[in-house]
Amino acid sequence: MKKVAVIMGSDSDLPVVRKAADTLKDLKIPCEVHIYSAHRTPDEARDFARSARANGFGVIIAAAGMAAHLAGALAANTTLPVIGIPLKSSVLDGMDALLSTVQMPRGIPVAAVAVDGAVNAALLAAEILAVSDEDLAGALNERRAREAEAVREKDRNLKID
Ligand code: RP5
Repeated sequence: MKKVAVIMGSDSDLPVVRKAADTLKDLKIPCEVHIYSAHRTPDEARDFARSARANGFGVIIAAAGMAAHLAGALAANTTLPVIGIPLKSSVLDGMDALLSTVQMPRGIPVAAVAVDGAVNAALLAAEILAVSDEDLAGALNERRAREAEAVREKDRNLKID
């Protein structure tokens, strides 16, 4: 199976980014997690993206806050699908990162999930890989069925006094 790369701009992003890695692990998708910054370590970010396809990756997830150029900078250097996670920081509630991630110019796409949407980023990466992987598609269907059942159970147990 192709690997998923989970790249974050800073170790301060880890509390949110961990949820993406955990979700991939639950689905038994091999992943690598790295800290590469579009601004602080641009050479490492570029080199990683340029060699990612040859190194066995199928999707790149990129999480960053503030002026979040990481997803776009990686996408500029690969034609692998790149999923951006805009992160909420202490100011502007993540609106800065959301716009920086999602407003890509024509020709260099980034698929942006919600602010702090790490679980959905991992699920979207899994869905991309599942296009050519029936076992993974089955695992995704099972996960949805389990989550739907959990909601039904909450409905059955709901009591409002
Ligand atoms: C971004 O700046 C990082 O992705 C992080 O969300 C934010 C702040 O980074 P630190 O100053 O906490 O390292 O590039």
